Order: sequence, then C-alpha cells, then structure tokens
Amino acid sequence: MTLELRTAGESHGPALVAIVSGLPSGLVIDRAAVDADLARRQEGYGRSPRQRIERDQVEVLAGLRHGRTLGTPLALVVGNRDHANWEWGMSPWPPEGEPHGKGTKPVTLPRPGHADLAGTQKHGFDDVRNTLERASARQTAVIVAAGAVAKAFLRGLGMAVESRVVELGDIDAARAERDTVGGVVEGRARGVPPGLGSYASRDERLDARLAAAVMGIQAVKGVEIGEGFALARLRGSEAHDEIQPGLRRASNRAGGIEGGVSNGEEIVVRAAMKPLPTLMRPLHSVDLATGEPADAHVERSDVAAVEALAVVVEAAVAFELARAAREKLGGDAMVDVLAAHRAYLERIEWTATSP
Ligand code: EPS
Repeated sequence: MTLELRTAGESHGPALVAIVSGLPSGLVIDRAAVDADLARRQEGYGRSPRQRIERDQVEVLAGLRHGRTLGTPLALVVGNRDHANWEWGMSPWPPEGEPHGKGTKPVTLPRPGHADLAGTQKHGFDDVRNTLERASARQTAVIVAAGAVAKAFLRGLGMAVESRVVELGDIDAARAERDTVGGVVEGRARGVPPGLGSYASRDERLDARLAAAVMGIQAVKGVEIGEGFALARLRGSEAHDEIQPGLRRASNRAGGIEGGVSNGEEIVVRAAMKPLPTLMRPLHSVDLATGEPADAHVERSDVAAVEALAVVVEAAVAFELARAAREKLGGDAMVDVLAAHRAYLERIEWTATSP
C-alpha cells in the first residue's frame, strides 16, 4: 500500500488538480485546515500582485464523503481566479473570437534560471509560454492541499510537521533594485517513530525520498538533512548522536535519519531556494524568433517566495512521511492503520515525546 500524488495544471489555466491515491478510508479531512495552509502559502512578504487576485480554496471532486475519505482516489482542485484574464490565451480548446486578454502573443525571450529555454528546446515549442505555464511555482498550491491531507493522516499517528524560514535576503533592497532574492527554509517533523524508510534500497531510504520530494519544488537548488554539509567538516566523534538509556539521543545532528531510516528524533530537512529568475531588470538572453541578443522576458512576478517555500516544504515533507508510514503500517481503513501503529510502538516499546 503506498500513497501517490499526481498533479496537473498550468499557472494561468482554469485550475490546478491533485490526485492523491492510496489513502485509507475513514480519514477525517477538515476543509478549513486545508484552506488555512493554502492561505499561509499565499501570505509571505515579497509575493507578486498575483496573490491579490488569487484566494486559494480547495474543492474536492472525488474520494471524500461527508468529510471522510472513502479509500478511493482523492481529487483536489484549486481554481486559478486569474484565468479570467487569460481566457483566450490559455483556453484549453481552440479559442473563439478575437484574441483578447493576456497570453495572446508568443513569448520568445527565455529567462535565464527558468525552465524556459531547455523546456522549449525539449518540446520544439515556438512559444515559451507552453513551457513556463507548467514550470511555474503556481502548482505548489495543490501540493500544499495534498500536504494538508497528509498532515491530517500523520496527526492521527501523533506526528506533526512544521516549517520556518531560516535565512532570507533583504527583500526591500532587492525590490528597489528590481532584483530578486532567495533563502533557506526548514521543515521539522515531530513524533516520527523509529523505523520509517529503509536502509535496504536507495529508493526506500527516507532521506533520499525527502530530498527528492523537496528538490522537486520549484527553485530549490540544495537540500540537507540535519547538519547536512556541515557534517562533512566534523570528526566522527563530533558528528554522531550518542545513544542514551531509553534509546534517545543526546543531540540530533543526523536530523532524525540514520542509514535511510527514521531514528525517533525530530526530522529536520533544510532547502536552499535560488533567487527567482523573473527579473524586472532582465538578464541577457536571445530572442528565439530571430536568434538575436535580447533582454529576457519580463512578466509580473515575486521578489521572493521564501516564506511560501517553507509552507510547500512542510507539505512535501508531510506527504513523504505519510507515504512512508502508509508503507510501514498498511491498512484499508484508518482504524486498521491506528491499530497497526499502536502494535508497532508497543513492540519497540516506544513512547512518542510530545508530538
Ligand atoms: C511564478 C510567477 C508568478 C508567481 C507564481 C509563480 O506568476 P504570475 O506571473 O502569474 O504572477 O505569482 O506564483 C503563483 C501564482 C502562486 O500562486 O504561487 C513562477 O514563474 O514560478
């Protein structure tokens, strides 16, 4: 039994969609909690005026009845209110009538740092918009919705995931200079028992899975677990977390994972976000229509989205932990999952510290 997430949706298309399969039946989903996470993702300082247009709220099209999962694929939808301004330009079907609104003219000026150039070469498009619409971080809205569902599942098992910004450049200075900044965010998971993930194969290692999930978020260029890169500069005697009676650790430099398996300590995942590539003072590029040097495409964008990234990392970490817990505990119904969880904690004589 495994949990899977698929998403679809273009930034200025009609809506974003997520399908979450592999949830047990009987999990209570609180719509307000999902919407609260969606709102948190939109709130950060430095976001584009787009966030004044969007008011992200989740709709559910399948898999839920009266607020409880049915054990069938859960279909989550977050609409793009901005689509109203792009109706012709982003029409899924051949548009009717005269071109109007945004997105009617092809984009031919790829932005360095975005998927624009490589994506357009890969597909042979003559309009960079065909690439940038899906490459946009707008789709993280449905990742957050799916993450909120994962958090509800984890909460039942005494696990909680939180996030924060650890480092952020000077946004006001960057905005004044029509530039952008990146930063570092951290996701932390409490109440995770020892034994999620596996040392047996690389694709089962919890750290590898968390890293892949977090690296899969737009603009993330680095991921570390626990002390990560800093561990490389320490001696073994300084780097590892000594085991105390009760099988707890005196420190947590490993970030809660050893050998690809959770060890019962807090899981700590950090992500480095590059400065956003859409610059109001554009970098040099080439016009793909003429082959001549030109400035990169300028499109309304954020100065920073680091606070939003924290919320998305939280969702990605929650989803991956829920997936690992689902694999470990199995069960068709939530009561089966809870019983398996209790039995496992009893067997390893583990009492979670305050989740
Ligand atoms: C994004 C560019 C901007 C951001 C967008 C991500 O889009 P727009 O040009 O429509 O303002 O606002 O993020 C969101 C829309 C969102 O909801 O997070 C990009 O190129 O990745």
